Amino acid sequence: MNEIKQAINDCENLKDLEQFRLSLFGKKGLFAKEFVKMKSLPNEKKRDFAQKLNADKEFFLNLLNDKKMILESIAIEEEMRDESVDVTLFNSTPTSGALHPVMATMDKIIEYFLSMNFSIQEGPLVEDDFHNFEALNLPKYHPARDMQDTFYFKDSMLLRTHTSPVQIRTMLESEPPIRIISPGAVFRRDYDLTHTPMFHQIEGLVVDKDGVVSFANLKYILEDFLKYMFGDVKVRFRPSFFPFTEPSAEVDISCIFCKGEGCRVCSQTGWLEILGSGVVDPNVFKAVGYEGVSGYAFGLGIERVAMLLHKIPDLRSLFEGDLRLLEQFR
Ligand code: 2U9
Repeated sequence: MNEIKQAINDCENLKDLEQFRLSLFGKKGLFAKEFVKMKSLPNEKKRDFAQKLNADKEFFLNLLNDKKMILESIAIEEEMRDESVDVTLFNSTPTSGALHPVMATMDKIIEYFLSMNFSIQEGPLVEDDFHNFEALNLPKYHPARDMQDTFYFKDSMLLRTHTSPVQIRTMLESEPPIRIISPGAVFRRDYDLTHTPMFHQIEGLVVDKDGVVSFANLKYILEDFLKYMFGDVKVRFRPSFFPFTEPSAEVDISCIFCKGEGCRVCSQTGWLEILGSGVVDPNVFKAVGYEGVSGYAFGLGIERVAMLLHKIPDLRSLFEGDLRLLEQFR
């Protein structure tokens, strides 16, 4: 008995333990041989013999099991120690990170407007109805307020659907002249090839005493900006409608892929839509208590610009974190 106990205790690994278990309980093991001996015993002794043998068997099985659990936990500890990765170790292959293409595009846009004497303003991502809609001349039942488009919280707060509330906050906190851009994330309930629930915008706002800024200033700066961004392109202003600007215009560039000939990217039109813009609607100034001023505003989606600059066909790939895409921007 003691020898068997000692032998179990001396097993140093799971393989040795299993081998020893088989030597006890395998088909040709010690206990099998003992049970064979029982056949040759007189009947009156068989019962006691079998009882003793079964008790011993159970005792050693328990012992084996306890030892197995100990060896298993040691094996797991060893495995974890051997397989753990020391993230502080230096890798011999030189690697470097890079800005995400959306952030690199944002930086390039910001650089232009800083050079044109704009300053950067930021604001909260969680907004209220007044700053996101009401002050921007978006009437109560305007489709842009639809539950389909906006992420609402329980308490009538919402995720901003554009960066325009930043301009509203700036006007409420300061006096003209104002010359700002507001870059940042915005949120809409949309998901397909060209829409994601979160994307980035840059909007611009210029406000000064009535008569100082005009549509002509807007036209000049946007045309100059688009040539800085896309090189030698034609620029056209198309009449449009936005609740916060009047008059409003969408701004297109000649297609950078087919040079205006017509291709799949520009849907055979020869033009790519890049910006929205306009003269700030008087109702917006009324909402922030401004009088005797005029101004212009514009907005663009950064992902769309990044996709065009880098020929990325699916917007969603910008948010998947796939290194095969990201490594191309190192
Ligand atoms: C204030 C007043 C006016 C900002 C503007 C647009 C036109 C526009 C879109 C471009 C692509 C949004 O990301 S997008 O889908 N934007 O077309 N944005 S005028 O007008 C303002 C903003 C703030 C106080």
